[in-house]
Amino acid sequence: TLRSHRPFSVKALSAPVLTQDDLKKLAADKAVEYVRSGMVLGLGTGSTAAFVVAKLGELLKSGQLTDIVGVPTSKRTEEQARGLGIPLSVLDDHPKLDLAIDGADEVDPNLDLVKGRGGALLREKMVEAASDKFVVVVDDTKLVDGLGGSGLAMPVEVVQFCWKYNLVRLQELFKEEGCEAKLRLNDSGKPYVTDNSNYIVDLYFKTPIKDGPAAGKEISAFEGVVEHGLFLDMTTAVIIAGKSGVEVKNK
Ligand code: ABF
Repeated sequence: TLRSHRPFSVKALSAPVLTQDDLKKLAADKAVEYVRSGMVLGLGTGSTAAFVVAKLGELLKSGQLTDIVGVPTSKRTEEQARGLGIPLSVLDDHPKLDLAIDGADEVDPNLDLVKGRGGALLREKMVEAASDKFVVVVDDTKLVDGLGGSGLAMPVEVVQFCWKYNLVRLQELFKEEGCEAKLRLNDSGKPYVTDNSNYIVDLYFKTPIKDGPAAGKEISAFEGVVEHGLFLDMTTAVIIAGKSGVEVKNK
């Protein structure tokens, strides 16, 4: 090709620059090494988890994996997996899973997580809590010192009925953390509706959440709150892809 006739240059010899997607794919490929034929698998949601699902599809097609069953955590993932010919099931029929693999929005040093910016937190939490092992795939931009510390949203799924009442209560609950609560909107400016027909209130913190377990309990105690994005003490391992390689942190 033309390219191969180019004279050497420092640029041509330097390492290729990895994009964010390259990093996500690296983490996904590593996580798939945990998968064995015959497993019941929780299939995560989001752009990193989508690389996992794609890889599972490839391995099934080539015959390197057989007899797996996927339990999707969102309608989006269900569609992707169905398109790839991955056999699917639901928690009603497979209440115990061997392994779930999913992305995350924040990972703290204790491997606790914020999840749900993709809007799928309820199904993710149900499926991942039912799984024997839960492996998280992220690029290193997701690492934080304390949950809520990225300045981005920590989602809470609430029923549509009197959502504003719960928005105000949630904001009030985290007054000390300088919390601002906002109803999530879709691209057309209408309230975002989850796969379970609920709304999402996004919490933005000025300082990280002080006590994750206490916060989780207090949020869940509000009537009309369906689920929150704090995934505490659920992780088996986190696979982190960064410019200098892939690191596995085990709980
Ligand atoms: C899911 O997808 C969610 O819990 C999280 O909100 C999101 C992460 O997406 P991405 O991998 O695209 O950053 O894992």
